[in-house]
Amino acid sequence: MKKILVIGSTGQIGSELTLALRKEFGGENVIAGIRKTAPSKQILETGPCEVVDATIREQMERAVEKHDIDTIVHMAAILSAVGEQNPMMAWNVNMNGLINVLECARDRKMDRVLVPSSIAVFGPGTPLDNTPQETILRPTTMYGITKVAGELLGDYYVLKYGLDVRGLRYPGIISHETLPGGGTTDYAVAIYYEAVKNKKYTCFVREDTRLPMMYMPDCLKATISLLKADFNKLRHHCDFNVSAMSFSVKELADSIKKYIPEFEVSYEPDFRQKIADSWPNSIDDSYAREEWGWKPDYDLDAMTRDMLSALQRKHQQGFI
Ligand code: AKB
Repeated sequence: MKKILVIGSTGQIGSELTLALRKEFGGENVIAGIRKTAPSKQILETGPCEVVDATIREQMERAVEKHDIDTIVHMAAILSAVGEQNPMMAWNVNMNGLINVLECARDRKMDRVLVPSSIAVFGPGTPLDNTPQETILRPTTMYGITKVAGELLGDYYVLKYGLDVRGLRYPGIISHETLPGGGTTDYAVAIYYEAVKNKKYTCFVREDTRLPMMYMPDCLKATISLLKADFNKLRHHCDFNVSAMSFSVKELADSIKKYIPEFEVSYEPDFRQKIADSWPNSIDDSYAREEWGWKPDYDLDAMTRDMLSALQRKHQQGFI
């Protein structure tokens, strides 16, 4: 892993992951792959940037050639809610983007590829609590379908070509730097922003909706630990369950109310309720713990304290 290309460097996870990887591997060794959204000043100033649309293979090849890339971290995807509004776009970006990454990595005999998956691989028939890694994978969203196919494809490239492909199933990710773009779990980020800005929030899923979630520092820790893990110790490759916490919207609101007592939440469930209802309440991540030492640091209250103090600072400075 000498030169890493992060595709999707302006997204919620990609933007922070690019900076974290630059800290770990050196700014000049981590190339930010961007598409339409302008990257942050920090991304522009700390290392190289290239325009890479994952669906355009030649564009990816040019960036890979120019920087002598040996590792791709593929963070670009259309998430669940936007995917349900435009299923063909989700298929195109998620599947054609991924096959381009895998073929490019195979052609060039790359060292490593990391492709995240999601709890969206699960569906209404999956056990809801402490959901095992190996279980029924019959999602009912296009995003989930592309993620199941992505895990299978990644494992196929490991088996058939000996390419080192790894992936983990992200739960909902909560952060205060870059907003998430079109997922079902976005309410768990929006609720903090609205609590700080307006002291009230209208949630698009019911108050008893319980989903697995993770705070960004743990997400970065999980992603980088898996990226660095010893290949010989991995028995699984592209489908690691990772878990940190699970809570209902009511429990999330109550945790915020400890710090902002006047905060009020109302509920107007929309089409995203059905997606949330098809995903597990909580996740069993024993394989990640056994095979690459995964262990989260943040629980709900630790995350709430951190989120609120970061967002209150931004609000006072007029950034949000
Ligand atoms: C989404 O809600 O679509 C994503 C995810 C769980 O993968 N945040």
